[in-house]
Amino acid sequence: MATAAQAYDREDAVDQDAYERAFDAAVAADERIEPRDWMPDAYRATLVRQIAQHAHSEIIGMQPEANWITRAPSLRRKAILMAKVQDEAGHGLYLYSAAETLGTGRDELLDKLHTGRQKYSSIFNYPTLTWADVGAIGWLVDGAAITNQVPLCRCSYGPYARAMVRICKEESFHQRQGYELLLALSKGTPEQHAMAQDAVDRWWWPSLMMFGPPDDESAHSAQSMAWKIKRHSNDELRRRFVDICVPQAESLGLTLPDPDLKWNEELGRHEFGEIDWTEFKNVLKGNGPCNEQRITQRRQAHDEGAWVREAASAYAGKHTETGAARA
Ligand code: BYC
Repeated sequence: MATAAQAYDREDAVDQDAYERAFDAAVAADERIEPRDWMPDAYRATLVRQIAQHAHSEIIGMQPEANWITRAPSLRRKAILMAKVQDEAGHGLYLYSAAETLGTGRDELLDKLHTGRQKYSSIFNYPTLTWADVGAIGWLVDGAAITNQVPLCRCSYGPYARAMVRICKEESFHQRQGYELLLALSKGTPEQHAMAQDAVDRWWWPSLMMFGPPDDESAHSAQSMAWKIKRHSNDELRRRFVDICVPQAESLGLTLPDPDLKWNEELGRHEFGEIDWTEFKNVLKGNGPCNEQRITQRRQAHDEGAWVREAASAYAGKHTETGAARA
């Protein structure tokens, strides 16, 4: 039986209104929109914007942690960190592929990243100063990512939703490795404990900013939620994340750097202090501690990888010619 979104294929649904009605019905019925289904231009543009920003975050996110691969304190830690950084490249790949199903090529998206026309997550503009930062990124940054991304597994656009299933499974492993690393430091020497606490102090607030601006300043949330791209608002997910982190911080023996953090019995959740939105806006404008470094390094990696792309497309061309000759 045809899904509502495919109804436009039917003879009685040839006009624009019918396409739109079929799309709306599919979204309302929680059906998946697939690449060949009709979709409003603005839905397509929003998805490309969000998926591209997400993909860029994954590959830029490799940099702060890769910085510590050569200095990991043991072979075990090095192997784990290498696997994690490699996973992030894979996430970028799934997401660029999902964007391609919407008709936007990877070259175009990478060009927009390299020329500052598309964003990546604010979080990756902060430096990784000590080994404990690798733990704080895993626990807090990947933890925030999971909180934000698990609902994206139910996103209305099929290829994005399916990419998110695998990404979330890998993010769970990343989060646990960060937690385990911080636990080892926290229960270690007083110096190690202090290093873990310092990392949490520096990463806590930027992690809360990952969820985006407050709801009343979120330009895209209302429409994205109506289209079921986003399932929850920025503030809702941020609050959920705080509630998850508080007991975990206690188990770790670490303190979250917010004197206003307290349980509100009436609301059934934690209240927390004011986020520095001026800092967030500054980072988005390109003025964070590492914005310039991240983009310079990205452009350099892209340029240095030109020969790999050329070799891969020459190989693919040869393969196609051979196949054509055989046929
Ligand atoms: N950083 O209307 P809003 C990861 C922008 S990867 C930078 O609320 P929306 C990981 C926003 O794009 C983490 N920009 O937007 C990787 C918009 O600007 P434009 C990335 C931000 O889209 C490796 C404007 O502010 N995760 O976790 O409804 C290792 C207004 O915002 C940020 C994803 O991308 C930010 N933090 O909601 C470890 C998940 N926040 O586009 C971990 C998918 C907002 O109009 N994305 N902006 O110029 C989403 O869920 C949503 O896009 C957001 C923002 C919640 C991020």
